[in-house]
Amino acid sequence: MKLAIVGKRNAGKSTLVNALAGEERVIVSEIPGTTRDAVDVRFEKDGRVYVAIDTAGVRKKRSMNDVDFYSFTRALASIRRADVVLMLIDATVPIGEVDLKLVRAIVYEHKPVVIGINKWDLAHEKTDIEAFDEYLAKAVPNLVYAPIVLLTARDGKNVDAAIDVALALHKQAHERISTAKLNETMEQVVGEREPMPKRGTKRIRIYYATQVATAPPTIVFFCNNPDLVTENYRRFMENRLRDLLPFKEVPMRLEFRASGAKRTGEGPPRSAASKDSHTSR
Ligand SMILES: Nc1nc2c(ncn2[C@@H]2O[C@H](COP(=O)(O)OP(=O)(O)O)[C@@H](O)[C@H]2O)c(=O)[nH]1
Ligand SMILES: [Mg+2]
Repeated sequence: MKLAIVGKRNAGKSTLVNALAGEERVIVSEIPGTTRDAVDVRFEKDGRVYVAIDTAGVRKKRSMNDVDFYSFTRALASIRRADVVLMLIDATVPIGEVDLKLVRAIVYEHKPVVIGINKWDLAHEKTDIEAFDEYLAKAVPNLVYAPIVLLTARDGKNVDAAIDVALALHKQAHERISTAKLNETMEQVVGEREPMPKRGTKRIRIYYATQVATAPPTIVFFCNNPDLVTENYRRFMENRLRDLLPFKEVPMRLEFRASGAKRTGEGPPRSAASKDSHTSR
């Protein structure tokens, strides 16, 4: 499992990587932004080999110079090639623009993410898990499904737990759900709430769903009118599928494609699989 460790400057990324590797592998400094490049560190745990990608810290845009911009580009590249992202949040400072920028990149790439709340040794006296959870839900509402681990990287506290959670997400992202189960679940969700057509347009009917890929779990819905499926409904469907299927804590990719009629046989309809079929997200 490749794990990208991202977060703003001074969040404790290099400290965490050192805790994982069990030795001083990367530079930890009181001076923010000491780690300039993404560094791959291999480590072993319970007989498995992992790669942690320690990314350079990212500074606020207002003060971004060329090097900072380069660092951010590196962080994005690290997110892209990772299986799972560990987003480190410094509990001693407010969540800011850099955190949000990283979150947007993680969401865009559909990467499973563990939120590590670091420096909990300093924060736990001023706040508690419930309060911080509430704060997070408001500050980063698009990561509600992501599990949270309270960390003290400096003492290696909960670092193993974070790896276990990351591994569980890696597994979830590779789950495959049978077409029968998926369609049964899809019908249930549509039963709870139907996609609403715009006034004067034909009713939206979803005929058939199938999982076409893993990591991220990618589900294609064949329907009569993909253009009319709203972003709101797409999100509703994603959240419900996440609840009902073994994708509890990972992002999914949903695609709505055009198809002429309801199928009874196995496999996607031929017409919808053709090149000019419509994709709408
Ligand atoms: N109190 C406390 N300090 C920490 C913790 N983790 C890291 N630090 C300190 O935070 C500073 C920045 O750490 P570093 O790993 O270089 O951050 P990076 O910029 O994200 O790589 C250093 O002084 C660390 O000793 C922690 O869990 N608790
Ligand atoms: Mg560093």
